[in-house]
Amino acid sequence: MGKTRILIDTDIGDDVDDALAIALALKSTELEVAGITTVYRNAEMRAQLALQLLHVMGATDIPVATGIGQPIRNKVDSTVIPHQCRNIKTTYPPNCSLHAVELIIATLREDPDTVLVPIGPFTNIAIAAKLAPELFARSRIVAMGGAFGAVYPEYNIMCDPEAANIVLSSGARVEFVGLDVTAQCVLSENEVDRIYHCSGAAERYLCSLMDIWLHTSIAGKVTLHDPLAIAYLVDPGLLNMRSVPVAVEMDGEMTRGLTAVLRTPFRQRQAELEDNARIAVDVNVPKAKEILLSRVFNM
Ligand SMILES: [Ca+2]
Repeated sequence: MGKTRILIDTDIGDDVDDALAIALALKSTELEVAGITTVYRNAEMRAQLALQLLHVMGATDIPVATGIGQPIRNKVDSTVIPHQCRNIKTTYPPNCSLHAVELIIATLREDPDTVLVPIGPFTNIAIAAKLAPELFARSRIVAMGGAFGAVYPEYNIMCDPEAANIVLSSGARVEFVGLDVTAQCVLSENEVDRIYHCSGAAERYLCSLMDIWLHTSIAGKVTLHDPLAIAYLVDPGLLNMRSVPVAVEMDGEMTRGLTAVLRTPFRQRQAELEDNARIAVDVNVPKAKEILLSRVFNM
């Protein structure tokens, strides 16, 4: 079977899981990473971090394009330096002259079968969908995002609900690997300890990023949110998926960004609600961890 060509759209720099997801993609022979685009707040610094990661992993031939910092309606401070960028000592010259949105469109144009993998807020993907609707009408998107069956909004959707709504309406085949499923994939203290004892240069580098995350986040643990979207592309049997009608709550004071599965007991209404996405409903946790630990850390 041929490789699956993917483009990763990332908010690398806060949670360490983006770096782990990119590393997993680079270490997976089933995948070909056609490009990396950065999004949300300080997208320039995030691109620097992505370039540093590619440098460490010997993959600087993969284009990295800086994207949009400001969500469509939410207002954020784009000058904030993401925590994980604090150890960037070198300035990495850009290896791509395109804007992220241009790279997304160019990549789809080159090969419409390229799978878009947003693992941050959907701003870049949404603007690309607006500019090139004909490409999105036949494209596939595998996103880390949403929390299904939850009464709270998930971060990636909450940061830019309008963008998520545009992507859902784009006609693309959208698959969500949601927080309710990814949150089950937490590395144990023993697994983190074993990672800290890895000796390779790339492993040590990822370890330094993990260390920053563990010392700056209130979570205090490493959860494989974003890597799970990549692992699913490597091994589709890892997740149980279900087709459902999904809507993004746009206006709720407490629930803006909530991803609602619109199942209703009112039959008349139900007829209007077409399945517009597939969502993960279950994950093989040991297998998900094994994929990441064996490929990225040789464990
Ligand atoms: Ca992310």
